[in-house]
Amino acid sequence: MSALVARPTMEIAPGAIHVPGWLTLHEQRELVAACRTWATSPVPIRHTRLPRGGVMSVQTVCIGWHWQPYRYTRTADDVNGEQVAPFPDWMVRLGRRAVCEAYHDQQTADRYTPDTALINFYDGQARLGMHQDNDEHSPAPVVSLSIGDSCVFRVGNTQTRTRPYTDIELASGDLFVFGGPSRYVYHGVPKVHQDTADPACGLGSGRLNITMRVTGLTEPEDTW
Ligand code: MD3
Ligand code: FE
Repeated sequence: MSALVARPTMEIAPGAIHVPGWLTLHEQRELVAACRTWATSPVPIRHTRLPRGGVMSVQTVCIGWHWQPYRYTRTADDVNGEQVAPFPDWMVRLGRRAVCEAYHDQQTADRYTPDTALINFYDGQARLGMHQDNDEHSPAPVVSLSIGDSCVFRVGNTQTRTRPYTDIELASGDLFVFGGPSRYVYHGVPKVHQDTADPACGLGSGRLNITMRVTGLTEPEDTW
C-alpha cells in the first residue's frame, strides 16, 4: 500500500512492537500459498469448538503443535485425529528476523525458536474476543503477521479483559511482536474492514493472521 500518511514502527506497550508494512507483497503471497496448503491437509482448517459448546467465528489451522482450548497436542484430536504439519525451518528463520526487527537484539533473535503457529482466517463477520494466550509453557515472544483485509486490533492490559485498551489498525504485511511485559496482555480483534486489501497480497477476501509461538513443550515420554 502506498500511504499518504506514514505508519511508523511503534511501541504500543512495553515489549509490544508494531512494524507496519514489514512483509513485502511477494512474501505475503508466499505465506498465503503455504497457508492454503496447510488449510487442507493433514488437518483441515475449521471453526474451533469451545468447551462450553460454542464455536469460534475465526477459522484456525495449526502447524508444529495443534491448539485446542486450552492445550497443545501433536494430533488434532478435536478435528480428524491426524498429526499436524511440521513447523518449517524457514518459518523459524522468519520468526528470528521478526524478533530482530522488533527488539534490535541479535542475541535474543538467534535464541528465538518458535515451534508452533496458529493460522487464523477471518471472513468479514469474524471476531476474536478479548483473551490472554497462556497455554504456552514459555514466556518467549509471540510473533504475529497479518495478510489481507485490515482490522481493528485491541491491545488491553494484563489484569482485566476490559479497559484500559488501545485500538490500532493492523493491515496487510504488518508485523506485531509481543514480548516481555506485554506477553500476557489481553487482546482481541473486534472488527475486520472488508475489501481493504491489495489483491496482490494473494488473498481474494478476508484476513489471515499467523502467530508463531514457543510452546515450551516436548514430546511426552514413552510410558513403560
Ligand atoms: C499478544 N490472534 O491467535 S494477532 C491468537 O489477529 C490471536 O488473529 C489475533 O490473538 C489475530 O491468539 C491477534 C496478535 C497477537 C497474537 C498473540 C498474542 C497478540 C498477542 C499473544 C500474546 C500477547
Ligand atoms: Fe491471542
